[in-house]
Amino acid sequence: MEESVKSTFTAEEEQNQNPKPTNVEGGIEEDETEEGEIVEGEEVTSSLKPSKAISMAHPLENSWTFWFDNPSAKLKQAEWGTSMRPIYTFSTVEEFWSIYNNIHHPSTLVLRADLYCFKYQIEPKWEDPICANGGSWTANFPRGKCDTAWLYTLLAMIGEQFDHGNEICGAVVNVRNRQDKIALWTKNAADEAAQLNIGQQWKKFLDYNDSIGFVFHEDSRKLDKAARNRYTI
Ligand code: MGP
Repeated sequence: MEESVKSTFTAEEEQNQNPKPTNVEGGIEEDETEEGEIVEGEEVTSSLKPSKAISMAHPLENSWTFWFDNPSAKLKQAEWGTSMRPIYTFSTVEEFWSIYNNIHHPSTLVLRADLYCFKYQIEPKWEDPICANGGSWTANFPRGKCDTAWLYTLLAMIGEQFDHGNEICGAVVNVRNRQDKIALWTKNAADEAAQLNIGQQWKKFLDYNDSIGFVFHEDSRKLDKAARNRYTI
């Protein structure tokens, strides 16, 4: 993996599920009341809104939401996507690790599960207005063998390691019988140079040597599984 991705977080941050708040004074400034500061007695924010408790933590450039689609609910759904649920939004390095360390990794997820991590307020659907003109790169893995690639994909996204970071919508891991798949979703499929750059960087971050293909969501909406790769690297 690229050094730049690794260096996004320290080992200490990685393991730190309950970081002690610190600032230059070594304590919490309770008289700060500006937006983003903790106010004593303030109601805890919903897990689906970016937390305000970021002043002593390490804020990320963007807030991100984990979504989950439960296979048993998926079987009963009338329309695709109706059983998909946002499970947690995070805005800091510390929040990321406390969620990541407490949820299933792909190898322990049930068959047919889908786990997503998308920028806050982007829905992981072809129909989302920000995704609609986008597409996705897909990398395939033997069943149960993509935990590291999933983590490195998350770190590259939330650590803003891509030159075209604004292009990134999010990523999804699909746990399937024949293989696991990770797809990286982007915004402007027609911008070939940006998509190729993202795909090449992603392969480097994952140390992935097989080829990956990029499908336009527009093609998927029209052709579903018959949609073909527009770019391959
Ligand atoms: P999938 O969930 O990406 O899984 O797509 P996979 O492994 O390709 O196929 P599976 O049948 O083995 O699960 C499954 C199907 O879900 C697609 O063929 C679409 O019909 C539907 N689908 C997937 N996505 C990501 C979308 C979406 O964003 N919008 C809509 N409307 N349907 C989707």
